[in-house]
Amino acid sequence: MNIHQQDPEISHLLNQELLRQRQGLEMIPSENFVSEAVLEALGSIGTNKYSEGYPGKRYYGGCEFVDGIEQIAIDRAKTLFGVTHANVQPYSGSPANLAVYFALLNPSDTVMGMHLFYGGHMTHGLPVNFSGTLYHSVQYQTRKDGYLDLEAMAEQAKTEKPKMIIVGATAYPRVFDWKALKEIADSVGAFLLADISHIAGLIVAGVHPSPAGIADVMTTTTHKTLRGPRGAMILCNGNPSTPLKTVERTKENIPTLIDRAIIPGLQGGPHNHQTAAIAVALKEASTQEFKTYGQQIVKNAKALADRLLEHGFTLVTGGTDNHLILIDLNNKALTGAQAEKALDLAGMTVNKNTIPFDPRRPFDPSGIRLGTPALTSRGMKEEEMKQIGDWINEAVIYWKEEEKLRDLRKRVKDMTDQFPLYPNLQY
Ligand code: DSN
Repeated sequence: MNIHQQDPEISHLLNQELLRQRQGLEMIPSENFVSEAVLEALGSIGTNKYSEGYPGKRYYGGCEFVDGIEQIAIDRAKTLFGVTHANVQPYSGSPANLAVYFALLNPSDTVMGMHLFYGGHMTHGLPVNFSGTLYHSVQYQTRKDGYLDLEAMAEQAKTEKPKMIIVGATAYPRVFDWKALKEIADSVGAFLLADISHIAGLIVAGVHPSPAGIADVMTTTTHKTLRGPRGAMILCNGNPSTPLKTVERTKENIPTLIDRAIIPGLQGGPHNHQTAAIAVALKEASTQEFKTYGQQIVKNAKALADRLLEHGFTLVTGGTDNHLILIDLNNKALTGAQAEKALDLAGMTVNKNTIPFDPRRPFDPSGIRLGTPALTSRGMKEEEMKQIGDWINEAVIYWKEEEKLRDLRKRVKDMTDQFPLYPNLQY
């Protein structure tokens, strides 16, 4: 019995969601469309198996085949990112970051991360997150022009003496200078954590510098530009040892500390279906085709940014070097929330977002964040980006006119019909 017969309510909603994904322009920069092989692995019998521990060292019997799956995922991650140790078990990005805190710090230790409102992430020290309550969080922000302020960061590090500096973002359209950031961390003896969740696929494709061999630890989700299933990995250098005694928090011990933080520190059994899907995605990411894909993401983002600039939009930092664009709507007649809603009606999915020094609050900020990873997965190129830039402009002009937005939605659907998504799928 399949889901359609067994649970018509859920089957109906999944089909509706499938149509939404097919017929809309998905521009949330942290979203993507996985391959059918990744979907297959994710929906596999891996979900039935408990396997606490690591390959060859499990607390359960019957792990010989899931051992094989996890070892392949680990090996592929190490090769792809150029590190000697990979933990592929974090359930997602926030738990991966939590594991790094747990591994390397004591509660109340000082951490320095980018404020969410300036492009960071909740787990980088936001006061209402575990990272800002269990630890002493000091937050850095961007310059007025939206770029990271390395000089101010160096000063802040000297004053605050953090044990860990976190660099990585959810809404930063430019590249990170890992060497300069490492110098800041080294100047105060702090660990440098590079959270590359948004840019992992770009790093693999060679269109963003890699922090491998520079940062002490890297965390990444697997479902953004990397185009895998929801999940995460922690990557570092060195080899884990398995001493029974307490392990000192030194750089040499990072792999052991990370593995222990995941289990028994934070998690129970790994999600083997998820691990299998990560392995499949990593194989895909090691191809030339994926490199071309990553390059096209950036070309598309630049083409879309250029078109938006031609229409008089203000972009934070004036443009983009990566997969995302942050629009400052202050010179337009609507807020971020209003723009998100109007674009939604027109079949274009983006999210409202704060911009640096935003005078408004996060539930109705001054900006919207959009990106090209999912559009690029559908095969769209610069020509489509220009058209989409025109449509965004149209939706922003006519944001109060529902009829006009519905008409726009029809044109959006006509375009998406030319780029089929999961043509044979139905629930
Ligand atoms: N929700 C992710 C994003 O959209 O960037 C971050 O966790």
